[in-house]
Amino acid sequence: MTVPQARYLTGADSMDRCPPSDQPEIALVGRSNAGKSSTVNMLTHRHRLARVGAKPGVTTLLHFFALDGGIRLVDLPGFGYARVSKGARQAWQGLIEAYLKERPNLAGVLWVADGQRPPDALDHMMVGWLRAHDRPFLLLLNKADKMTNAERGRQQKVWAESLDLYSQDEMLLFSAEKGTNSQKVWSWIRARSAKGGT
Ligand SMILES: Nc1nc2c(ncn2[C@@H]2O[C@H](COP(=O)(O)OP(=O)(O)O)[C@@H](O)[C@H]2O)c(=O)[nH]1
Ligand SMILES: [Mg+2]
Repeated sequence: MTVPQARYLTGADSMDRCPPSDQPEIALVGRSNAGKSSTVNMLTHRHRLARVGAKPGVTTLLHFFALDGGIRLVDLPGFGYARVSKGARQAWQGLIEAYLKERPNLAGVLWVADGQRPPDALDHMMVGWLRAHDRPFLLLLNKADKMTNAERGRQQKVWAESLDLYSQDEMLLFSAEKGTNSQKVWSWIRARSAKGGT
C-alpha cells in the first residue's frame, strides 16, 4: 500500500480558526507522551512532520496535516498533563471536547494510548466523550514494541474489559516506533474517510 504525501497545513487555537470543514478529518487524541506525534510521523513516513517529545505545555493547538487524496490528520493537544495549571488544562479540554463534539467533517478518531499502562479515569472520560458524540474510534495500544507477548495479550484484555470495547473493531496493538499494524490503521483511516464526516 502506498503512503500518501503529507504536509503541515495549519495550527488552530479555537474552533473558528480551524480550516474549512470541506475534507474528511481523522483526529488523534490521547494523553501527552502516548505517541500521537510519533503516530502521525509513522503513518506518513515522515520523521519530523509532527514534533515528537515536544514539551507538554507547548502543544496547545490543533495541528492539521493535509494528505494527498484529500484526507486530513489532526493532532490534538494531549489531555491530562499534570504539570500545567488547572485553568490551562480546562481550556485545552474545552477545545478538545468542542472539536470532538462540533466538527462536522470529523470522520474518525485515532485514540493513542501507552498500552503498557492500565486505563484510568481520563481514559474512561475519553471513551465517554467518544460514545456520547457518536464518534467512531480506533484505540491504538501503542508502544507494543516495549511489551512481551504475554503483556500484549494481558493489556488488550484489560483495556477492552475496563472500557467495554468491541475489541476486534475498536482496538489494535500498535507501535509508532516499529510500524506494527500501520497497514491496518491505514485501512481504517481510508474506510472511515470514505464514509465522510458522519
Ligand atoms: N518504544 C516506543 N516509544 C515510543 C513509541 N511511540 C512514541 N514513543 C516515544 O514516546 C515519547 C512521546 O512520543 P510523542 O509522539 O511525542 O507523544 P505525544 O505527546 O502523544 O505526541 C517519545 O519519546 C517517543 O519517541 C513506540 O511505539 N514505541
Ligand atoms: Mg505530540
